[in-house]
Amino acid sequence: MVPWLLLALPLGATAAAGSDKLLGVHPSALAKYTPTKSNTWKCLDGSKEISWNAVNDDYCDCPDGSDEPGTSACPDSRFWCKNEGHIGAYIHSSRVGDGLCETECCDGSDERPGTCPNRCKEIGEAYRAKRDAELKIQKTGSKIRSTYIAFAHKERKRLEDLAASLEKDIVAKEKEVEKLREIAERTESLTQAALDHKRQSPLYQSLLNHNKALKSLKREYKKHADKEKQLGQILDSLRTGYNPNYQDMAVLEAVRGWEELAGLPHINDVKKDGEESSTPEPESEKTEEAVDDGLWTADELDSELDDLIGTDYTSLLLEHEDHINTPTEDSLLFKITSYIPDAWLPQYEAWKDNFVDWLEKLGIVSEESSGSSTEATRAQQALTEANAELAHMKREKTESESDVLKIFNPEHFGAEGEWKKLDDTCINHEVGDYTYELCFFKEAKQKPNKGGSNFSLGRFQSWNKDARPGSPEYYSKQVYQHGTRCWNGPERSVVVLLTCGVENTIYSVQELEKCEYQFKGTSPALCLPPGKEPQNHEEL
Ligand code: MAN
Repeated sequence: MVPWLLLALPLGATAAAGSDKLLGVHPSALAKYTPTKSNTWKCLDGSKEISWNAVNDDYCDCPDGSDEPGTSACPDSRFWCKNEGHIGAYIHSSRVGDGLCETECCDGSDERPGTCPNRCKEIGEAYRAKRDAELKIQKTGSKIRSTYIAFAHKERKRLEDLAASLEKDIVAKEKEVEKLREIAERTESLTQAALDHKRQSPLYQSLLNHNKALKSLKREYKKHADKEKQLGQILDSLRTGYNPNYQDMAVLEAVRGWEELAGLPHINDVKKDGEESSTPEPESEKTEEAVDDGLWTADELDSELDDLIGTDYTSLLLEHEDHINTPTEDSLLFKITSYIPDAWLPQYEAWKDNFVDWLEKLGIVSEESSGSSTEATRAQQALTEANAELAHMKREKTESESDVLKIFNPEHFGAEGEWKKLDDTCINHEVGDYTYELCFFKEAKQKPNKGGSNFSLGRFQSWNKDARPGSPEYYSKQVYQHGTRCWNGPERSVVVLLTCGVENTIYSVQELEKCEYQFKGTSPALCLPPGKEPQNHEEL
């Protein structure tokens, strides 16, 4: 039962008794407005005793203004409008008897009788209809809100379980990584030993000797070529500079011999024609040298010998290995490990090493055929993969743990976790050329309807910083900042104003200042169960 009905009865009775001394008095203070036996009355602050007739006589006697609750005589007092049929309310004393009909005083009791009609019934009815509708929304909304809270509890459980199971997986993975590291190190050293052994091969050693021989031949060849060049220059000087008049047969023979060897015309004939090229063209450049099949020409020797000498014989050795080994599938021994339970792997590895050793000693398999180099690569790969999985698990666990802490934190998803359900839930509203999107706790966007690129209007920054975390006001505002920068302006940002509603929705978008947007919307997360919401009015 609403309290005003109860309180209205004694007031009505007193007023009917013919006293307007109680006009403008709040029901809780009515008892204080009673005259003494000697028909006096004390100001409410106790400062003065006045005649009961001086109460509400339109003259201010008391310093606290308490003697004039129903007139405008005292400058700073309040008039209580009973507003029967609606909600009682105070108005300032200055508005009493000013000839204006205030909505706050719908019964018109602050004005002379007949000045303002009593509209409390219709105003009260409209108010109650609106309040009932709101209450209905609040009730429905709060039911939805309680499902959000249930979701948050489930989510916390899920994340805690996930973190716990990740913890177990991490311990197991760490052991696996350790084991794989040992295997990788072991196979790595095995590979080095195997390679050293391969290098003892007669074929490899012979290749090294061939290489040494080629290098030596090249060095000797260069020495001879240099000497030949110098000799040619000496003979050229002799050919062009000797005096034929001396008839020195030895010189003439030497010149003729050189001319023949170098394919040069006789110097006397040249001098007759009046031309001479001082440097003879080498024989090889004039006529293509005939070489046996497959042998290199001088040109090829020049260009390819260095490449040949620079061959990487170790790679060649390994390629040769690959080539001569029958093209088998991957080592069966290695593959078996994928079928063996983790706990048995160390024993298996030890057994395998022994077994392979024996096979090698007995000559049944060679070291090469055990595929140690492939295994080293595989082992390294397996280690890298396991390490990456371990890092991923650790990251996931840290994220789960920090998400758990956020769920019931009033500064994040609310003290009851009622906002967690909306994390990354997106809603839209179309205005003009744009559709505005809000993804709760993530980002707001402006999307052009007729094509073109989207603008980010900012990422979630905070709730209402002016309110206390946990209070309804705190959750009635969200701030999204640092969106795409406006041409010659600020970074785009949004303030989202939220009220209780049965749906998560945006119903209005405004650009209040250039690139500063205001969204208005509703969410069930804001609907507190009726009775838990803060009370603003007192009803009569
Ligand atoms: C785009 C939109 C508008 C904004 C202007 C500013 O057209 O983001 O909302 O006012 O850029 O240049």
